Amino acid sequence: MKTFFNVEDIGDLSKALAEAKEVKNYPFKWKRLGENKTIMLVFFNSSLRTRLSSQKAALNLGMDPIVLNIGQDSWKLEDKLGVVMDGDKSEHLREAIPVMASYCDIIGVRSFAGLTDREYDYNETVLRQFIDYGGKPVISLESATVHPCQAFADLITIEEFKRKARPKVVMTWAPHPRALPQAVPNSFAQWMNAADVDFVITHPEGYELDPRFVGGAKVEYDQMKALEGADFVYAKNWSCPGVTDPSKYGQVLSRDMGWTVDEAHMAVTDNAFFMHCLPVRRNMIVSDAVIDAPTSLVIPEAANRVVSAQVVMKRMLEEM
Ligand code: SN0
Repeated sequence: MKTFFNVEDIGDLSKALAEAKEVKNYPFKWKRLGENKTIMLVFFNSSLRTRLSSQKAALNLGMDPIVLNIGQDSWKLEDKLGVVMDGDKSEHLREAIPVMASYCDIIGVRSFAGLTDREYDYNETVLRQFIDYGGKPVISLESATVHPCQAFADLITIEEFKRKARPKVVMTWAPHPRALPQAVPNSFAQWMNAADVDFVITHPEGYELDPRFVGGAKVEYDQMKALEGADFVYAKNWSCPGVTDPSKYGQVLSRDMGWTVDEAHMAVTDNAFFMHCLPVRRNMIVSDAVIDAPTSLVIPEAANRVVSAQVVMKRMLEEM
């Protein structure tokens, strides 16, 4: 595996899930695999789970992690080619990436969508440069349009907790005070479409996700109708993807608190589990009662971030 970006990169999902189970049961079985290998984890944005779970996964494999916070520990980096660098950015990705790559064997990159230029974000302009200039395997640790480590962990969690062979999984938009990227819902949709689940997406009008991620998923604008009989409720906010109206890309179109997942919403489900990638805004995205209920999976879901990251790193190491 040279890149971990899309669901296709992991190949057969049942094989990947079996491997995840083995990694979870025997986390230290491959302790020698990463000997004398280094992973560089590069963060352009904040992180709690991704930062810690990636380091833990690397350590489980005997690999040394190096973490770099761009702009705090390092120079501010320019990412556009052909510009006169007379601003506050001291170094270009064109040099910084090959330098970082020369110090490591795998690179992980967190680089959120800027949410101003749809083309720039949806071309994965920053992540692409890491792939093109680094010459080392690259893991997206949430880049502009995808968060595959999260989606893989979500799939592992659904596999562990499902009570039916083919559960109904509903991804619902929920309100948030700020404009957030579409990376988490994009990846979740992509992975659920590839998995053996009955997948439904619900959101207010205007929040249509990019068709390349929605694929053949059902889209239901009536949230309550979508939630009926759900086995898993996956809540997430995202800003306007700019699909129907490109001029609204990255905007907050609604703060409708009627979409907050509360007990009334959960009541129409089949005693569904609640999922969220975290960090979560309580009583905006989800009510205290729902996130604090025994059916809330947010903590096991976060714990599985180590497992998903470890499977990906293991695969990369095995090919070296
Ligand atoms: C990010 C997002 O893509 O939605 C990371 C999720 C894994 N979330 C946020 O930036 C939340 C920030 C906030 O203020 O709540």
